[in-house]
Amino acid sequence: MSARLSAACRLPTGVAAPRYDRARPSGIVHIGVGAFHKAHQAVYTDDALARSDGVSGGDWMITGVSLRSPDVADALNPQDGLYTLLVRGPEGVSARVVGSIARVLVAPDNRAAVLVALTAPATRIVSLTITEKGYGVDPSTGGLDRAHPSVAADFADPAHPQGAVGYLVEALRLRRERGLGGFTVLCCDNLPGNGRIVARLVGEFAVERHPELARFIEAEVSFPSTMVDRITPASTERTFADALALTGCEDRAAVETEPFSQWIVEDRFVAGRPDWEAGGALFVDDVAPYEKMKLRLLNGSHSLLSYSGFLAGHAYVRDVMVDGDLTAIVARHMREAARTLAPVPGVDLDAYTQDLRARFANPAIAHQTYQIAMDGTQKLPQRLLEPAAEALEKGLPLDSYAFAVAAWMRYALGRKENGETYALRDPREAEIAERVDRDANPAEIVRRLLDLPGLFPAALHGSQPFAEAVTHRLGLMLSEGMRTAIRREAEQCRA
Ligand code: CS2
Repeated sequence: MSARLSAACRLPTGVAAPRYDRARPSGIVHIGVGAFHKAHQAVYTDDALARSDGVSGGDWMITGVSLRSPDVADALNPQDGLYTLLVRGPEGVSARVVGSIARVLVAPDNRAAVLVALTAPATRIVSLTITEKGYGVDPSTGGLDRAHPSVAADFADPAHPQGAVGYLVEALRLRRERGLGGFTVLCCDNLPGNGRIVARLVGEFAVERHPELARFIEAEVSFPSTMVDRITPASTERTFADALALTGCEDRAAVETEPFSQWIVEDRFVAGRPDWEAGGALFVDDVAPYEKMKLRLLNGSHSLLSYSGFLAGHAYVRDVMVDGDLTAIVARHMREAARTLAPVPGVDLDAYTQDLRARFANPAIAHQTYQIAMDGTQKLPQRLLEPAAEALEKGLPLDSYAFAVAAWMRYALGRKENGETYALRDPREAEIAERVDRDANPAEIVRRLLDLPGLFPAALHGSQPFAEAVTHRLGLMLSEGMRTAIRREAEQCRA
């Protein structure tokens, strides 16, 4: 039997591993240690630690926190926090062992330890990847959704937090009480103005606890926005098998990702930051243009192709990208979405979209359309609906957005064309199920989903041409099937 990956493992030459001193304190607490964090921020931090080894100010190991599942902690902790990063490109796969994560705490079993980490004097950054739905944003107001399960629980018992916002506020309350300074809150989820969103949620919660606490947070805490990008499918048994083959060590925490990686961050850190430039991060004053570009071009196309591709029988994004009809639709979507963007400093949008198509087509990455299709109500607004509303205002064509929204609505019915059902995996799935009767006519389905509170921007919600364009496409998807609807749409794109 092969040895489990750990600091004691002898790795073959060719597999890079941390050479820096890993016994230094954690300067970062990261909430949400999923595959994406392990393929992105933790790798930039690994590079920064390697560069600043022995240099003062280099105390930036990461203490991970899982708010729910013990799985990541169970896999990583027995490996001294080490894991293999597989980078899969069209030319092959490479392996590297990442060492920036010191350990992972599981919050439900260990709330006190999580609060100890968050209130440690050494903790200067608290970063987050908890997915769009983890924050508890009320889509109608942009403020806290008091009906969100963890927000409601944390309002009821703020000293025993369960959700990310509750933890941040309780930790900051304790820090203030103990005469410690604040920290930088770094949101790394795919939300537009992600720093501002979290600042608002934390501020709303804090002011209710104590106005003085809210003032402390305003003075002592910063919330830089970030644009994060690296396509990272969920790990599978194949990931673990390849990690074992390449390193000789069994690794139940291995992750796989693509060669491309991008991180653009607003440089507003109240208590310092790692030298993330070592991994190629770009620090800017305003991240908004980059965020919009990425959300609308990459994520918008991803959502469009996942709903339509999944229903057309494509399990992976790479399969969609060899389907000539869908690639024509994706190309048009990128062209149309690019028209809603202001110029992005230093970026040639044609080259960017060309690279995106190549990344999607990467034959070595098995990124499930079903994975991307989850949480539609949390993803649609920033990816497809806001650009659609802007396109409407500017008099630009709405066809591509109408196709994407119709595909989402078709997907939201939860039934494949062969009658097989699947789970929607969306926090609003009960509401959706209540509203849509699978046998209702397309116009009725469209109206009832357009009416979901807070989802569609007012202009789009009130646009008759948009509703008609969606209804026409949903009608075709239901009567003729997704394949035919895709073919017809592609003909239009080519015309
Ligand atoms: C994807 C993203 O699952 C999804 O919704 O669109 O996770 C995407 O792969 C990343 O944002 C790429 O950086």
